Amino acid sequence: MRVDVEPSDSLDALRRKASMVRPSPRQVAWQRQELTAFVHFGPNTFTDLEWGTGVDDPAVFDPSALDCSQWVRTLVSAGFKSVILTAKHHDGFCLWPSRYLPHTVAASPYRGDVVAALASACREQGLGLGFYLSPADLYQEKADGGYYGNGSPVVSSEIPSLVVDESLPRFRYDVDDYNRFYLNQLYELLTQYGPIAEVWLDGANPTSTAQAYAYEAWFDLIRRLAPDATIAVGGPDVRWVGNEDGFARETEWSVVPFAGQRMVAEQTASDVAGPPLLRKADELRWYPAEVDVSIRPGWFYHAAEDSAVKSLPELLDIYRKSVGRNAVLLLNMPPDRRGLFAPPDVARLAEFGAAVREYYETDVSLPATVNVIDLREDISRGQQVESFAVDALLAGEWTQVAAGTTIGHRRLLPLDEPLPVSAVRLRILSSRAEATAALSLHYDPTI
Ligand code: FUL
Repeated sequence: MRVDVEPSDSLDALRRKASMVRPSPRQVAWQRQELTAFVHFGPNTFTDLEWGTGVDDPAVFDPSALDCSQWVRTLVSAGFKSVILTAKHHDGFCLWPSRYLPHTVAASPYRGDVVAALASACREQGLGLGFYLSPADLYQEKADGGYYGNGSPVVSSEIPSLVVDESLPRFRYDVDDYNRFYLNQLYELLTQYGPIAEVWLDGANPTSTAQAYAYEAWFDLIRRLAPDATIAVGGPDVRWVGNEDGFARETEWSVVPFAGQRMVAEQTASDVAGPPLLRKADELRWYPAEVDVSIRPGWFYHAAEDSAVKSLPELLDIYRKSVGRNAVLLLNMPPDRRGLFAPPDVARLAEFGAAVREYYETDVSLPATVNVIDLREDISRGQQVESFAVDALLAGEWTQVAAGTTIGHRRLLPLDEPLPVSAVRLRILSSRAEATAALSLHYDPTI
């Protein structure tokens, strides 16, 4: 939901308007999942690259033991609620046999359909499925007759261009060749693989070739075919947190100022929603942050990084600074050349899942030794808290042990040291509207 603001609005009026902005049901469901997995897989897995070239030989894609149910089992048992697969990365190779280009799994020795295999494992094990469909496409830029940046005219186009199932809906958009191709790819992914939870539109682009994206047409098609799916990063439902290192800001608002249909601040700015930016807005939108980070240095699997899998304390620190700072954690687990998650990643993710369950999904009851404060606002009623302090009863005396700014869906605050606490209280020091927050306590021995 969006709220309009006026140039004459005082800061108090802006805060009041910000307090009225609410998430859509799909945004609430998305945020409550807390943990989403990212899976980068494709020719890069076999060529040891992070960014492919667009002219990679499809023959390189040859997983020897692909088993998506191993991925899903690993993710579900670690507490992940959905997974986003790179159906197409910037190199343009498709992990499903798209009818709209030859550069897909169908031209590889593998010959199967990775999206279908993952969709079926997700269905069986109750994991949500999303996909990354890179807007940048080096294959379409470099191939003979490729569409990317080919300067073709915008014409009225029926989607899908190739009708396979007469019973499915058809749509019409005014688009050029590349956008027609992209809409056809979205159509395949949104109609062939069951319900889609999230569509991830990466903003990165390895080429400087000019190609305009028909975002309004893409969003319209996604809304019509998958009304419950969030459209992330390049889309209207979820914003990129602004770094790939695994942390949200100490002050992380989900109510974000927009002017002229764009965020007032850069996504990477240290402040994207504070009072100076509210003053420049013509509109306020619910636009929560997603923290994408890889369990390894790279997004794709490289054997040389087997010894560089993030440690459990590192992952728990990322958890506190993403889920615990009002964001969703999108943690990347790249399958290896067999098409399986590699042993060090599987072991680490199992440790991570067990630690989250034991330390962060279990509340300690007082009196106890604690070292993490856990606060939650009910975001279906917006985001209100601007600053707060937490006091603990220590040896009979109320002592302030933590303080912060925003809370949002969840705020996890590690203490400087474990404290023997017999009672605890939250003081909301300022808020945009009347606010309440739930408080619980944890003990994490890795801190
Ligand atoms: C970036 C891409 O360029 C990387 O390869 C990766 O997919 C990451 C999640 O997004 O923008």
